[in-house]
Amino acid sequence: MIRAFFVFISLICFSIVAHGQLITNIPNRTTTSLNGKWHYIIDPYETGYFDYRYRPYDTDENRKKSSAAFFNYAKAKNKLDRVEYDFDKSATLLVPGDWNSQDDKLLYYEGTIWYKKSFDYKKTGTGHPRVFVHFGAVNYIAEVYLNGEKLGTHEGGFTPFDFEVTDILKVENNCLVLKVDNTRFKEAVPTVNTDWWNYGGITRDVKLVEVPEVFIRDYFIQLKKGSDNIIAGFVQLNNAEKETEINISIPEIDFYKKIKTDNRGRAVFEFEINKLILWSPENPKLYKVIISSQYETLTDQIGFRTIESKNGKIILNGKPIFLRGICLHEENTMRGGRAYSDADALIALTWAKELNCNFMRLAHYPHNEHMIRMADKMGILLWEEIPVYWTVDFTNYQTYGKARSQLTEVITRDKNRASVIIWSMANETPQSDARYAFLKNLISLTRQMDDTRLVSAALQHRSEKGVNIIDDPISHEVDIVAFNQYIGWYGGHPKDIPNVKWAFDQNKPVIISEFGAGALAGLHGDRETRWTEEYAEYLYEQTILMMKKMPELQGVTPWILADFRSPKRVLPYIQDGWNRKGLISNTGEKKKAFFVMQKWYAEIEGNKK
Ligand code: GCB
Repeated sequence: MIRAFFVFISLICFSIVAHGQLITNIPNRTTTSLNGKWHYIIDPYETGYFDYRYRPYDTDENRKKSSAAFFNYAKAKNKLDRVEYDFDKSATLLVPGDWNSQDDKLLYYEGTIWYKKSFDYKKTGTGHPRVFVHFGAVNYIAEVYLNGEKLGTHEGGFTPFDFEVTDILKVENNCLVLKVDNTRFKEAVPTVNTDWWNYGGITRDVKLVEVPEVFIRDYFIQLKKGSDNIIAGFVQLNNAEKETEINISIPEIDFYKKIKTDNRGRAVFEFEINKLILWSPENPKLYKVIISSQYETLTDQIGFRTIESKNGKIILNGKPIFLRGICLHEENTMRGGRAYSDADALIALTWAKELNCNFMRLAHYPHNEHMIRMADKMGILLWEEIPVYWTVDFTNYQTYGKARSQLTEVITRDKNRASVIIWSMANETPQSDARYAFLKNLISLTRQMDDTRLVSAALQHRSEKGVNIIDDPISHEVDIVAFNQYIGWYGGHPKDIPNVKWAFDQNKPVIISEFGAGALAGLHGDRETRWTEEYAEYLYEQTILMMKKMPELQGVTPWILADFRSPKRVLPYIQDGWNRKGLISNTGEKKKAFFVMQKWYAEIEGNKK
């Protein structure tokens, strides 16, 4: 049975790779922003989608028929007309942005909200005839309509998608309507049970993107695995036009090459390249790379570096590196809402730099592209992750499909970013045969799409005769063995932490992907009192003593940079809806544990020099 499931999902793997249609490098294309105020209607009973017999309006046959369907954006034309909704008289929400943090009555809302944006559209003058609407992310299911036509559906709250609108766009008075539903359900990725806020809405940028008839949809330009002087990859057109000449150039180092597309519209290449200054946290060198065809010229800012897992070490540009990391949710803690901008990314990355980090774990789902590109510029290495979290429904092949799509979308979006060194498949998932098959397939998909980066997953340990063992079968499949542990918080006493023993059944680099303690900023007491800054400070000191005795350890990402909202955290006066394990509070104060970690990271950095 399990074997059949495995074979089945392997087949799906191949089809998705062949059909991934995302347009990449949106920040450097010709775009018009649709960000700003959007009208919204809260629709918990889905009145705009189903009639009173609960038949959906949204079928090919019914779509145009009813003015009661919200996507038809009907207006009462005379006194007798009965239209029971009006977008234009409804309130507005800012896009990008979650709905929960913009209106008190939406803080806990889970369900459907309709969004509407009206706009005129003037082409920008590039002469590019085709237009796509691109969404950075919408949580969780988006049904998208333009001028009453259905563009499509997207599922998955943290990855981008686009639809072509060339033939539907008008010069004046376009009406873009989205039904956004963030209802949690068992088969979804993530599933019903998480320790973070289920922020709903159009949480990332919305743009119209202009492209030529034949356009460069995607490309992969990185150093070849195992080499620091060969760049390899592909350029992919949107269609199967063959013999199209593509130029790749890096003017700064006089690199100019021509390649030609094959009958899939793809040009695969491998070129020797010299004189490259390698990207690193100390010197995050980005080159201007130009990719062009007879139809268009695209630029990107790309860094080149190597990353390997060898003899139990993580090797960056040929030298072992210790990953001085920190975990992060995609939240602006001080706003108490989803992060979505360069400014938000800058806050988190600046704090990480202050902590003396060279690495961040972007938990527990793909973060926005501003963050990844800002990390590229600032020199912070990244771990990216998909929300295969806790009790995801591993026996369900549709759930597998959802995980696979999100993984495909994030790799497609970020595979040219030097900062990204690790793709992580899952977090604290319970062992079973089905889960093994599920994760193993995700790992092979990852390696098939991008063999230049390392693969990991945040695993768990078991205890036997006083030793903590990590021998999860998935540790055989990954490049880095990562595990979360909370000794001294969820069981155990901080005093015993330095003597905890660890055993691994693999000779691979190890990362502690989480440890931590809850503390309310400003709450002081002795180090044995829960929720005080002193307790957390003590737990951090003790954990550092333990980590110093772990030769396998090549990196750590404490949980977590800043307090974050979680509906699971209900303790009055302490949590009040916040997970308090942040080193920084939601008012931006640094807690005592911050300085413990900062000092240790400074020591590690100092020893290296
Ligand atoms: C974990 C989870 C993380 C939680 C954290 C906690 O192990 O991976 O999502 O928020 O523990 O605070 O309990």
